[in-house]
Amino acid sequence: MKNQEVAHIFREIAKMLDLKGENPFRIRAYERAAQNIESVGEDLQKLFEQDALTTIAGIGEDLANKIKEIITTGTLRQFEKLKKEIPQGVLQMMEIPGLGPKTVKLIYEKLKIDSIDKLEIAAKTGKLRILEGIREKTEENIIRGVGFVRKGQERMPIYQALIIAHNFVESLKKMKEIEKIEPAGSLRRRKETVRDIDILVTSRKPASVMDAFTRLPYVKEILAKGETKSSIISRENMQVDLRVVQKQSFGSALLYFTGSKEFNIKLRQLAIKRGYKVNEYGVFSARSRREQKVAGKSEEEIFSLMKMAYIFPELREDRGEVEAALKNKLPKIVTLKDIKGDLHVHSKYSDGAETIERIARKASECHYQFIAICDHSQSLKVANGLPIKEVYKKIEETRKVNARLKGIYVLCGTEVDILSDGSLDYPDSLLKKLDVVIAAIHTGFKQSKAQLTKRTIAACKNKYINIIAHPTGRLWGVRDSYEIDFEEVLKAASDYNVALEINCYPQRLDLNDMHTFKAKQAGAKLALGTDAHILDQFKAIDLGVSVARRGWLERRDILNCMNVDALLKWLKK
Ligand code: DGT
Ligand code: CA
Repeated sequence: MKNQEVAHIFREIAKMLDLKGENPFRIRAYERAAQNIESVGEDLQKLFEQDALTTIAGIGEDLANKIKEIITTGTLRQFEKLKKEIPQGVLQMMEIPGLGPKTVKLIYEKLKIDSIDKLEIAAKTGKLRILEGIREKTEENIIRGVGFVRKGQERMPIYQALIIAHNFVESLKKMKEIEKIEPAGSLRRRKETVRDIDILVTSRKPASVMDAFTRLPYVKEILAKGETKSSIISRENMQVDLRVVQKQSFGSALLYFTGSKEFNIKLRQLAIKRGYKVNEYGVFSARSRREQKVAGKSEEEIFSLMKMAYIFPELREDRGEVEAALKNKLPKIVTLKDIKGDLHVHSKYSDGAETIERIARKASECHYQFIAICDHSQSLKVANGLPIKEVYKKIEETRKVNARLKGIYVLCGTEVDILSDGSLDYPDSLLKKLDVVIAAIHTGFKQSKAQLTKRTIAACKNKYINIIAHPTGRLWGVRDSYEIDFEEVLKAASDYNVALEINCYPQRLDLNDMHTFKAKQAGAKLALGTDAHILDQFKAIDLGVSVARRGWLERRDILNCMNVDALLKWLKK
């Protein structure tokens, strides 16, 4: 798949243009294109051959020509030129949370600092202070931020890891020598970041599996090739381990390599108490003198032998799930099928690619009952926020679409900006005309924790606000979460009947699993929204469902699991 390569180049270009202080609309066009390319199901190579690149939303003639150049030459002249102007290390400095392009440029030009290592030393030795605007607090931020960027290099966000794992699994599945195949590890648990991918296989011909695996086109480097285990580095620099295990041990191997390590330890202790020994080869009775294998074929068999309920991989983090499973008190965690609609998508009215009608039809195809179209508000100019007059036009158009289409209900909504002073970007007189109102912070990320918390809580207090979008502002590769007093926000959310969003957009996943877990304990409701700007991004709901499952959410915790009538009633407060 060329998609990820092209998306990567476009993202890097966006960052470099940002550093050069170029037009924000141009920068956004590259970012948008990268996101859309990553979301489309089609291979760019194929679209290129069919001369259909411009069918992708956000790709005009100009960008299509750039994609053609990348496909045919392997790179882009513009990209190579920019790379000569701006060192890689400087770009990496931009990933430091709170360090804007202007400051990075200043540091680079005035102090010739061109890597995060040099930046760290300079911050620690007070060398940055000679620059205007750099204070002790900025230094502390930089030191913390460098750690964050380094950590980011070691682990990959789940959505990227899933794409890589999918490529490997789908190619290997075609081999007739392979009987069972399953990715394990943190990927199977859907942890938000993944260090390496562990894949398990059963086969009678391990040697041919190893040959095929190490020869796949996605392989950049072979680290080790053995009889039953091989490790490679993928083109995306991700380590992938493949193990061939015995059919009779598949369940115990899957259990072991799914982890987490903490969960495994808990389970092993429990087994010992019951007179068993558990490892990746099976469950053995420790009582008889000669160890006897009593289970191992499937995970279900092992859980049942331990006299406990089956624990879904997403729960295996030693957060109380083992104890709950023993008492048969595990939550009935939500599944994709329970989701009756998406509560946050964008249309052409603001920065999305589609009309209301096309969005509604796509929602129908997903077997949804409802879809909430929440476009940006007037002051967010880079996202084409809607002037008030346009919102009234949209309300009218939504009404017509609803009259025309059966079986799907379009909620006319907005994603209204919470302005720097905590006020909202639209008057109440407009908000009350909408079916659903999501409030979001898109500016002023550098404010103090107290200010950001106050803004969020101020929005919760407005009686027309239903949902707080991406409550911590995290955006992979762009910025870390901003600081808010999450306990306070949770309290306000439950007090004022406001749901907190699990934004499913792959680079966001905000709230994350731990926040979600806490939100449930505090009695707050959660709302899933993909933040889709093109139809292909509807499928990101799956990532949000994983977050919800890891947060132990059940149907009653989630607005998207309500029937449309109940939902509309809830939204009216
Ligand atoms: P990652 O790769 O850091 O994202 O996270 P995991 O959970 O995939 O960890 P990894 O790849 O090191 O190991 C895969 C699984 O193997 C892990 O979840 C549990 C199991 N495992 C690895 N090392 C140990 C160990 O020392 N003790 C136990 N009980 N299990 C282990
Ligand atoms: Ca792993």
